[in-house]
Amino acid sequence: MGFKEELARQANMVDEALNEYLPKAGSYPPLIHEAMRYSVFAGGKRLRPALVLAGARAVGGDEKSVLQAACAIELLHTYSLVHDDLPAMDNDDFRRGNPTNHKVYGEAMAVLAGDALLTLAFGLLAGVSQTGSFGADRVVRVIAEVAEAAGTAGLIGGQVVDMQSTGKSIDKQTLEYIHVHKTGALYRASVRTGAILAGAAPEQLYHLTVYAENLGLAFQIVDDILDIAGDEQKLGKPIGSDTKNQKATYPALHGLAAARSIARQAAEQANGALASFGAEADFLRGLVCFVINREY
Ligand code: GRG
Repeated sequence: MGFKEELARQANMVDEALNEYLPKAGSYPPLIHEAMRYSVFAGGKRLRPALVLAGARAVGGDEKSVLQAACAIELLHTYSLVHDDLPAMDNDDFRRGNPTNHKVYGEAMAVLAGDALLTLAFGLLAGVSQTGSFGADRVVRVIAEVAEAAGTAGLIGGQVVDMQSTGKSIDKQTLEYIHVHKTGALYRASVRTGAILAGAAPEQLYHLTVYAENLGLAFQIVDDILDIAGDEQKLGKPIGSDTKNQKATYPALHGLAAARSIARQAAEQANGALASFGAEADFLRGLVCFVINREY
């Protein structure tokens, strides 16, 4: 099976499980459950759950046993997108080509849907020991990892610095802080969650962490390049030519060619971190290729 087919297989498996874990459509009170389901099933790439499954497989674990944890991380990711789109934050009307949650359900319901997704995520993590034969020690460790990645040392910290930087010129360190926390933290926690639950040795965990950090960086730089390319194509300008309207991004701060080169270097570092793994880490290698070459 090729990488894309494998990613699609995993995404289907994750979708089926998410459908089971989410409150049933129509169950009381129906609107919040509809709002939660709307954003969860709005076409995400499911990269973070794929990283959880792959983290487990890389250390000899079984993907099914970590599926619940993988779903928990996707729910947490979805919450962050729903809240990020709110008028008080990025004020976006569309995500993944569809109207954002608050555009469909209103602001208050979108806040609550995000809160409910986050809460359900931690509930699912706490219940992970029932689906795999994990000891409570591993489950508690994973809950702490994910809480750190979601909090002010992770997503929320990145979001705050991003908000405070809006409209200001920022330096490379600040941009790196934003990316490491908004994107990298959850990538890192995803791989580590799968690997910790599956009983990774400290050295394996170290290498997988270096892998995820570099993958997250490559992903974010490519995201920045795609954003700029999208905006400039809309304006009919050559990619990299619009220096006035650019947000703080890798291409804006480093230049397009240097940004591409930093992304490639990060990809090489990610692959290098897998040197001591065999074929069991092939999906993780494929993911690097996917992230670097993606067009959406
Ligand atoms: C806690 C409100 C709050 C925000 C945290 C994660 C985050 C900060 C904001 C989300 C918006 C954003 C641009 C984050 C950077 C990470 C990123 C590029 C997310 C999109 O990830 P994909 O492309 O999403 O994997 P899909 O649509 O595939 O699920």
